[in-house]
Amino acid sequence: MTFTLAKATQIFPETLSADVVPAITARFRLLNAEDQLALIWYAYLEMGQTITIAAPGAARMQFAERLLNDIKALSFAQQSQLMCDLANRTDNEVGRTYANWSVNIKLGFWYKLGQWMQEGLVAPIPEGYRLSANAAAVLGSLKAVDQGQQITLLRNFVVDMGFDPAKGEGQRVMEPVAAPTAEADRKPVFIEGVINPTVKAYMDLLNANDFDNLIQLFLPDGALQPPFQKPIVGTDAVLRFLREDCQNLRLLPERGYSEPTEEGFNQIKVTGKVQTPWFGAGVGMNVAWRFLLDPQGKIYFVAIDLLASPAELLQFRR
Ligand code: ECH
Repeated sequence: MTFTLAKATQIFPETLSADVVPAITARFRLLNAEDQLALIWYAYLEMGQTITIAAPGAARMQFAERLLNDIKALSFAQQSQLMCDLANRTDNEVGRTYANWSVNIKLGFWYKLGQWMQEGLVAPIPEGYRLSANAAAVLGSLKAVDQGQQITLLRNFVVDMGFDPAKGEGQRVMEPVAAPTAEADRKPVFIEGVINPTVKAYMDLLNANDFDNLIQLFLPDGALQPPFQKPIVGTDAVLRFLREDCQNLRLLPERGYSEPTEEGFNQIKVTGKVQTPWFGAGVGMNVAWRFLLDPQGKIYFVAIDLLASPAELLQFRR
């Protein structure tokens, strides 16, 4: 086979992804813990004026519940210390517990703490806290990007906290996988310019949380590359990722373009929007899917890119 994973990641090289996201994330990581927490707090208050975060369901919260209740019982000074330790990635029990949680449990944990901070049950950011000049600059950059990029940044900040000795390789604690949407309730997508059945099925099965059928579309050594991450390779790892991170997403592909490439392979680029259950229809992220299919129509590679600007939704090389 002529395609290697490294080569596959290069398809449609003109796709412009939102580079500001990794750039701002890197600057954020250089800030001290107090600045990090205060910055997120200010960003969260500001964003709260235009978008609402959906309350996480009980299934998600059950794993964080014990730690949350322990935290509520601590003094303000201890609570502040615990939050700083998480941001500092200190090696302690709380940091290790946190690191093993799936992304959505981590987000649910902070959602609850944020609520309790507002209600006065958890230590607030000290009144009159002044961000350092660097932190203020990072906050300014965050405010300047679009909402899809802002929520991606918040998610990145949260994912990175805690202490993970195995760097994500260990046993993950994840919420239960919900049953797929009933056949009768599925709403098939329409993608202008794309009639490829694999690509259509990919969108429809992901929208229906039908991960067991979705994974059948991949080659055994097929790979999926989420935004700003390395490819996840092989059906076991991809299926695990789908169950853990991809429940209740709403994919709204708009248009696409398909072209044959070497040895009977096909490359297909689709652009459109994605909504996360955390913000519902309130935030549509502009994304591109870059598919590489083998001659039998199986997925060898698919990358999901967060686009730099809405103009990218219309960029197709011909
Ligand atoms: C407070 C102060 C102290 C510190 C902290 C606080 C709380 C912060 C909170 C933050 C909440 C943030 C949230 C962010 C959610 C972001 C979700 C995103 C989802 C993106 C999904 C995409 C999916 C793409 C995919 C597609 C595929 O085809 C394949 C799969 C996949 C304030 C207390 C920390 C509460 C809720 C960005 C793009 C389309 C790759 C998944």
